[in-house]
Amino acid sequence: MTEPSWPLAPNPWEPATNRPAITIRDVKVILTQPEGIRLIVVKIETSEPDLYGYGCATFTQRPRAVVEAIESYLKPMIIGRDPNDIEDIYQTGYLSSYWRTGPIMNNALSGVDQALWDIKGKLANMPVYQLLGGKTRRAATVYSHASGDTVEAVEEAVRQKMDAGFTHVRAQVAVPGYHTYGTAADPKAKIQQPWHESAYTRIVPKLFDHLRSTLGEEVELLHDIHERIHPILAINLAKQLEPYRLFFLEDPFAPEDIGWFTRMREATSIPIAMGELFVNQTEWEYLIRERLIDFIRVHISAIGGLSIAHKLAHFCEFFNVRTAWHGPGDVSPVGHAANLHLDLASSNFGIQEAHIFNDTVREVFPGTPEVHDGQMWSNDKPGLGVEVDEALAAKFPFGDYELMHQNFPPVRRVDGSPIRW
Ligand code: KDG
Ligand code: MG
Repeated sequence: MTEPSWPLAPNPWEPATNRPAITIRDVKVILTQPEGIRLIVVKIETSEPDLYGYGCATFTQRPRAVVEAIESYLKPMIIGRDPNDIEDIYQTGYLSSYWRTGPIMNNALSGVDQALWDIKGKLANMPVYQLLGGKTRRAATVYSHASGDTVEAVEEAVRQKMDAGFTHVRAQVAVPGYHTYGTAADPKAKIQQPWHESAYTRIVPKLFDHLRSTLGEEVELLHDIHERIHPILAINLAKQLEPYRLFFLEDPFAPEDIGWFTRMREATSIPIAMGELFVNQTEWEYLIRERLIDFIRVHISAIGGLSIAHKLAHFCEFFNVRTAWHGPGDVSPVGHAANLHLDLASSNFGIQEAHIFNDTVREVFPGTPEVHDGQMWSNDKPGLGVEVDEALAAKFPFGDYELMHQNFPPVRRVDGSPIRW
């Protein structure tokens, strides 16, 4: 444990007699993969023996870099500070590297930021959604994933989700003989297959034609392109999908191609969700202000945490852009809880992506938000409401294999060249 290094006032000209009643005593990083997905959680301990908070810093492809950013740079800055000063710690942490943003620094910052919100909630004896403005809905409507090797198999998978109470389902279909996103139970098993964008863009309209004609109009259907086709083909695909009334079409373009959104809007009124790869405001500000997207879909830890996501949600509200925070398996249950608290307090909430954690994850993270009746529910506990059984978490360390295979494996075209994910 690191000793508090007081005097360390937020502003150096403040007298040391302004020492806060509670100080940050230690910052720890917890690495665990109870479901085989690498998760990173920050724990901030305070001078009060039982007062601590957890925050999600999960960047599953670069965990070691995030740990280094926290331990070598953010931790020494905040030891001894008042954990109440979330905004000041966020701003000074953000600016402290001079060159800022990026998923490594943002995830590190998010771990700290969310842990401070957790602490503030515990201090106030309130769930974090109360601190964000209070509940404006009972629970957050979620979407779940359905996929299959054929359109009939996807139909069956969607039916199973509907029977389980989901009203919104993301549908992805395999492309026979080729690689595609979001269909294989084990993506590594299919990674050797080449990617063929024409085959993909031919099969997706057939999928939604089949789903609408067999499932009817009620169920809300979503699809993730995962930014892997050329922009003009994404526009063409969006036009073809328009009759099937998607709830949203996700990530039609890579962040490098955001200049294409104007063309998309001119061509079709399909609702667009965008942003899981965004890391800073220059990427989203124009799209929102010009009303070129319908759902903002950032990964909250990748943009720096709850403080900035709260501001982003409010910014979107002025333009009637709804939220759809990224919620895959590589967001820890602490991060899912952060998504949920914001969902509950945002009037412009749109939808929440749900990951159904297995029992082992739920044991490691007691308080993981429950998903039932197609909704995610808060446990209404103070703070973010999620604990970490640290002894159990330590039983699922990142092994050598996982650390060696932490990259997203490249997907290649038939001619061998790599595509963007
Ligand atoms: O690590 C990358 C995943 O989080 C991403 O592929 C998941 O696209 C995704 C989604 O929409 O959940
Ligand atoms: Mg996605």
